[in-house]
Amino acid sequence: MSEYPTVPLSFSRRPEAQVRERAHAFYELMDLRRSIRQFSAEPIPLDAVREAIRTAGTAPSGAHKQPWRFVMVTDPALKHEIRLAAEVEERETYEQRMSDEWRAALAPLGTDENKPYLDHVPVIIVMFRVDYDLRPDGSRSKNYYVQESCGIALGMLIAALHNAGLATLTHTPSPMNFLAKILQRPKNERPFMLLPVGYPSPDCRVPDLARKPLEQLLIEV
Ligand code: IYR
Repeated sequence: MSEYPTVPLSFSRRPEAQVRERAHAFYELMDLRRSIRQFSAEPIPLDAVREAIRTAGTAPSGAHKQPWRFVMVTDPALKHEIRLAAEVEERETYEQRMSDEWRAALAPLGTDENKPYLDHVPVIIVMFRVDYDLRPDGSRSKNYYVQESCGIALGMLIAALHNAGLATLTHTPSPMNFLAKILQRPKNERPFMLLPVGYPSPDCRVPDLARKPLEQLLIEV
């Protein structure tokens, strides 16, 4: 017996038909998620965003270290600062850092270095990865599988926001260090993802993309 405390598992055991039905319903819901780049300036319920972040916080993580931090930005001045700094990096990326192959891969998405939505989108969530925690005495407590843990939590955040009826864009202006500076985060936190959150603008259009069918995703042995 472990010397550490345990509690009984709270788990909904469902009939098989319900398991199938729910699996399919969730697929249908998630298949409607799209990354968007035309956001409405309309306000969104911030409570719902907080709840989605709480959901992200239920993700599994290495040694249960929960190595993430989320900053919810609504202040117009901060959003503007983020926009300007992101556009500086993106300009450099599009003009200098990208290979021709990369530029060609992005062409169907119609992206460029201009990120006007960062100004008017109601919320920007900046997710930080926490590579180590700082103990009160200033020493470092290491986190494990930070990349994997943050990837899972981010996926859950995007799913939770979509489920709530809010649209997102996973945006990675690179390098992203400027976000830690603007948001005054400590040195153990590194930007992981910039996530504008809002309603799509009424005239929002998205690339005509196809998703890989299951046969191309799944190998059963
Ligand atoms: N970060 C840039 C470029 C970009 C890169 C990839 I890979 C994308 O899937 C989309 C964009 C930008 O946001 O424009």
